[in-house]
Amino acid sequence: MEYDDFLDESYEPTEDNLVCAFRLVPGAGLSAADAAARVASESSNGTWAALSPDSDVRRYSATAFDISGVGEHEFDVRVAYPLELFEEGSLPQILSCIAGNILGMKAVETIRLLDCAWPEALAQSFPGPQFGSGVRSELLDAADRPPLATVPKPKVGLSTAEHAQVGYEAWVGGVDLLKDDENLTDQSFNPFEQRVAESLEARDRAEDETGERKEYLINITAETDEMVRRAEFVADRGGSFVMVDIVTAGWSALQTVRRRTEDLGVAIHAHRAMHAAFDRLPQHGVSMRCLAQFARLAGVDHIHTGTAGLGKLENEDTAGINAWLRSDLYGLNDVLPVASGGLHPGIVDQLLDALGPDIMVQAGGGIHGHPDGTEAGARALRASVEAYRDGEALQSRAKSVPELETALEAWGTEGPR
Ligand code: CAP
Ligand code: MG
Repeated sequence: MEYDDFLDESYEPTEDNLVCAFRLVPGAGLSAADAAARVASESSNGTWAALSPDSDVRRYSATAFDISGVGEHEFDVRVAYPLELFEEGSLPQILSCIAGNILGMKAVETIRLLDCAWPEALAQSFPGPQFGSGVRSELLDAADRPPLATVPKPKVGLSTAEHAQVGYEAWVGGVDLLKDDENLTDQSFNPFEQRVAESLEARDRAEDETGERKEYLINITAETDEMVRRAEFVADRGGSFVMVDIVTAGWSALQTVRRRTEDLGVAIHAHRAMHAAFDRLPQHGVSMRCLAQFARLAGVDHIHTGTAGLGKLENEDTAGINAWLRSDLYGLNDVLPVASGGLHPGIVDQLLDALGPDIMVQAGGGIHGHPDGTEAGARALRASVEAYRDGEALQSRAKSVPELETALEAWGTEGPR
């Protein structure tokens, strides 16, 4: 077994191969074929020294194929992995293969995992989302428009009472979902259990007043057993959603939470804080497209995928990732994409033009920074998505919705820098 045994440029993948697309720059003195062979070897069952194992372990070996130049030094390479290499249903084991040591090899100057084509058997070994975009009608009253979410701002530091009050005002103003920020968990100024109890009480009042179902994306991110305990606490108190910082908590922890939320009938909102450590540099790492694929297999119902470049954060191919999250994957549920980060009513029409209405729209500063406060900010955002649904221009709807007019005066129709 040598590196070249892992290369067959005319290889035809079989239907049960996991096929990964990589973009790489070969290391010094190596050709693209040399580098590709090393990627396939080191990510399956080879190593730097020639091996002569007695048993037939070649059946677990990956094959690099389809090498093509995409620039002066960059090459696209596909690698086909046999199903038997993997532990079905285990994301960490699969990632330790396809996104493991190879990202640190000298044989490549840079390497990025761009995309994966999942075989049925492997995809079906995962639960997928429990609800997906079905949350819009099964758990909310937002089937005919984007569901709206808001994170109280400032991100952390509000007391529990202040947090619940902001939630109440946003819900009454027309938002469907209150959402914890990614770094709000169980701090002394706003303890988890108290926050859940008081916010869900405020939720119930807002539901009575509006006649609409209101929900709360409660951040349960913590040590794994504690996350499971917190999910049970939320379900016991009548909550239907939990939020997990999936990248910082990790794929194993997410799989554990997903197993428990199935019994609890609770949906999972995936925040992707730290994703940029993997996907920000275009020539290296793991693409957000792949992170979103792992999250769908693991079973999240919503995931942040960006604002198509309109908001305050850098994004990678939001529309393409969203299309994959809605695509058929052997019957697994879809995932509802979440647009968030620097959004306000003045750019909602551009956002929905770019991404379509089958997304969740989250605005924190774009609601709580409204000159007239949270409830007015919520009314303005709600009016902006309803105007789009009804085919009416923002400026025209603003004539009948003063809160929207104020928002347009305050923020205009461009995204923040
Ligand atoms: C947005 C947000 C979200 C980001 C996450 C924030 O607040 O709460 O965490 O959108 O990024 O903390 O910045 P604003 P992404 O609405 O006030 O901007 O959605 O790209 O994963
Ligand atoms: Mg946040």
